[in-house]
Amino acid sequence: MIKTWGKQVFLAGGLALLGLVSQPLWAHAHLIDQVPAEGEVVAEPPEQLELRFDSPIRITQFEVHGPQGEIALSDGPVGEMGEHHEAVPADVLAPGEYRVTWRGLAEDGHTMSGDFRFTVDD
Ligand SMILES: [Cu+2]
Repeated sequence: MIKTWGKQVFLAGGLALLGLVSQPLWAHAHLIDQVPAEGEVVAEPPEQLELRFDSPIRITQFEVHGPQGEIALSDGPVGEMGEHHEAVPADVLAPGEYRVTWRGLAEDGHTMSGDFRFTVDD
């Protein structure tokens, strides 16, 4: 009985080890920072919006909506592969509430998405 138990533990340990070894080369990506921060009230309109990940992802969608609707970007991250992504609004952001929504594809093939809000103070 004890012998059988020991064998099972050994087998489970071996399978766990196999699981570790067979992890994909590219690990799962995580969002580690964004500018402005979620819920932040900024005194000055941000000149750029940023996303930072712990491993490269390709941004497939990046939209900013403000008080007057969708915000045009003079430079956007869509299509780019990297850990750090920036978007530059075409015009100075007027005071009000903004929402950023994004989607991306990590190197491990996983789809990622997120959104955050910030406010440009009057
Ligand atoms: Cu993943």
